[in-house]
Amino acid sequence: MYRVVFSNGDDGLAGTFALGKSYTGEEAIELHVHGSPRSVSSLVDLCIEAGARFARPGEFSERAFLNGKLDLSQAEYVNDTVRATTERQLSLANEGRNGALHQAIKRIESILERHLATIEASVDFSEEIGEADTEQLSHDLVPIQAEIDDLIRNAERGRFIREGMRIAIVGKPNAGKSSLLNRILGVQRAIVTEIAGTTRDYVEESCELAGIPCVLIDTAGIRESEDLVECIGIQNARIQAARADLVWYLFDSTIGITIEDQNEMKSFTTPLWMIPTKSDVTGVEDGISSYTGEGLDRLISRISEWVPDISGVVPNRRHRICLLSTAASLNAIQEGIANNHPDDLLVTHYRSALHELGLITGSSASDDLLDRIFRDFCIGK
Ligand SMILES: Nc1nc2c(ncn2[C@@H]2O[C@H](COP(=O)(O)OP(=O)(O)OP(=O)(O)O)[C@@H](O)[C@H]2O)c(=O)[nH]1
Ligand SMILES: [Mg+2]
Repeated sequence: MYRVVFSNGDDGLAGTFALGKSYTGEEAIELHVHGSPRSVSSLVDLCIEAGARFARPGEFSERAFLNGKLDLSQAEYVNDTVRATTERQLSLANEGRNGALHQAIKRIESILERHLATIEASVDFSEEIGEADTEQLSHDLVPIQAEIDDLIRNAERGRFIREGMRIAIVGKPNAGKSSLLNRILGVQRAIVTEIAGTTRDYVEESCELAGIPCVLIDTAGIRESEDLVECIGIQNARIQAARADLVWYLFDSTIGITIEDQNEMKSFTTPLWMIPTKSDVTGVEDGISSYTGEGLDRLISRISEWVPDISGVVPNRRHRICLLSTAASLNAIQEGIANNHPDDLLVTHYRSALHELGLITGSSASDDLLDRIFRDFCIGK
């Protein structure tokens, strides 16, 4: 770091990075200035006059990728690190950025490449070296398939931690839905009255529950109604329930579960928890009270039991799709070996498996795919 005086009169620090030592791998210089908008903008103007330009979104990470400082998955986890809002998101992003997925994929690739070389040699030089021992290859593929299945499972289990979870609060009018939303948020977000049918439009708010980024959706109480506005609200409640990852179906414990509740619940395909409310009045077991706060800790800890705490390699949605295709190719290889298919067919399946894995690390990614991924980054990353 050097202390420098800029020609706009401000002073600051300049850090220099030798070739290969900076984030992008290029020779670089970083200027640290006083943060006033005026000082920054005049310095930026000076840099632009001298031939600099603004970076595109993700350009630094893209250059780091192209220069081999990061693989594509690590670059994606850089983006996750920047965007992390919860502790658990940050720790998954850190694992990925440090190369957990990259290393797993590289290990699998090197084994598949070895298999491919064996089969290709036997295709080209069958007279000299004889047939490939496909039984051995099939045997060696089994642990690889298990590893890929584990990665796919982790991607699915990690989805709520990575992407958050939508919870729809549903039930009959006056069940206490809006009161629960307000109690969890700690603010009077939705109107609460003793009039049945108070909530019409659904109310959506983000919060963190059990370390999971959640969106809570308070909806209109469901009942038969002649009122057009209320009917639309009820229809929206059902749509929100269908779109959610979890439904909290609230019922008033002073009334109990009614036939209407039972019929309504049957129509939901989203995972559903029945939650008795107003336990301050009835003392019902496993109930909640938005008045006293009773049962809310239990409700929230139920979320952490429901969303498994995972660590280690957690692939994202994109990686998962590539892993599913890889798994399909590996299955095709096993089937081909079991049915004595010609070796060049096996070669094709090995190649497509390697291609899919290369989409994760970026080695077989097209410019188009790279563009799509890096465009989603923040400017300056
Ligand atoms: N004793 C008690 N009363 C509650 C509790 N929660 C809500 N209430 C009361 O129940 C009534 C209805 O509460 P809301 O939260 O508006 O119920 P809702 O399910 O949103 O009702 P709609 O919007 O009409 O569908 C209000 O008078 C609340 O004060 C609770 O935990 N204990
Ligand atoms: Mg309400």
